[in-house]
Amino acid sequence: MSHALIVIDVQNDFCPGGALAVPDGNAIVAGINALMPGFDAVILTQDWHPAGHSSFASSHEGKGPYELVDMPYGPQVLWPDHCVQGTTGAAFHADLNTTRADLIIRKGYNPAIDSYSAFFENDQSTPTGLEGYLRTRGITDLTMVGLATDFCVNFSAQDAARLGFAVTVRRNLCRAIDLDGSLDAALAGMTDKGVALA
Ligand code: VGL
Ligand code: ZN
Repeated sequence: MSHALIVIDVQNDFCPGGALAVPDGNAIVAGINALMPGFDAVILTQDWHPAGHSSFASSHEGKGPYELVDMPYGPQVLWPDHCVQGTTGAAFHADLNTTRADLIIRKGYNPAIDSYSAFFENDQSTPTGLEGYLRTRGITDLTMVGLATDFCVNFSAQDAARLGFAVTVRRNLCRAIDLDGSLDAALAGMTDKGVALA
């Protein structure tokens, strides 16, 4: 058994003051750092969009943030511009321990497809490569923490469970956006897929 800690999107834009701030997003950083020494591997994910990304409301005439649009791959929530490649907003929170990371994996770089999950883009079929990395390192168990519980943590955890990893989400080290009941739906969905909520 080999166990990885996956730290999802602990970036400035998801923390108070950021473009897509998750309430209390910064409150989990110290606890995440404290957890790192106990794992065989530490992996950080980074939401990493090109300017003008198709998930930005500003790219859709007449649409505003948090509205839904139909994309070729299904419904997509539109977001404020966030985590644009190379900007301060896309950088990790300054207090996050990035030194301990074995791998930093970026996602959302495809202009036409969003990527909540660390494993697959929102078409649910284009891989990021993370599965292969984990399998070739013999990692079987994953603990997930980070932002946001109901979007990127949720999609990553459900994909990982579907791929056969043993997945635990540490709820106290995650924070949610909670859009129209999305947190309750995410918790139910994760439980249904066999994700342990600790
Ligand atoms: C996220 C919305 C848009 C997340 C990323 O990290 O949960 N949410 N992009
Ligand atoms: Zn994003």
